[in-house]
Amino acid sequence: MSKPVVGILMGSDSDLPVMQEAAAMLQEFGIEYEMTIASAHRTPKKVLEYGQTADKRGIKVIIAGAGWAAHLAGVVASQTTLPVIGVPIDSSPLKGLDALLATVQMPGGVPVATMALGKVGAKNAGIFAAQIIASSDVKIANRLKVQRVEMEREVEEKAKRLAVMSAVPAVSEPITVEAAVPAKKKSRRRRWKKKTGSTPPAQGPVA
Ligand code: RP5
Repeated sequence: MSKPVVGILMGSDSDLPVMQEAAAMLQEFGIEYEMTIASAHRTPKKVLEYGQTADKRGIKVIIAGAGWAAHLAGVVASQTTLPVIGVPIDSSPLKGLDALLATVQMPGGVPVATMALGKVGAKNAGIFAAQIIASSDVKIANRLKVQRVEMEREVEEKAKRLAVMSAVPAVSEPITVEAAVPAKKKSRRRRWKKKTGSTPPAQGPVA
């Protein structure tokens, strides 16, 4: 087993079900990672030390996920020049809006690459970390390309299944003017003239 190149931090063990999505993506790409709990508010010394020592330990990217007043990603980013990916977690009564703003709204000078809220954000954090590593690792770059092709194939298969289920052609016929607006019925006079070649007699009152 080689040394971890991605560090996954989370503010609490209650964040684990979300942050596991990032770990799952890294596993899929064959990227070594380490994972620990460190809170910007409850264990600030640990967060500072983690940020200060990460690059010396061979870490290339840090993923930090936290909920509520989520300062974790920003605080760890303040201690390192490694890229930090933030995952706001929807664990609060505000459904993560607080964590999103706290993570994304970094003042100029110390960026945090903030992902979407919750599990999707954690999944994307794993992919994004792989993309950063891929800039100097051709094997990971190729795995990312394969993943895109597989994703495309999956969507196409779903589209085909949907077409079969709903019995509607995948690409519907273009609507023509003739199909949309039925032709006007010809008047009695025009029908008579076409049939006989003469002008029809005027219709008088019925006796
Ligand atoms: C944050 O507070 C953590 O990231 C977690 O999302 C939230 C709640 O933590 P617990 O009270 O569940 O430990 O720091």
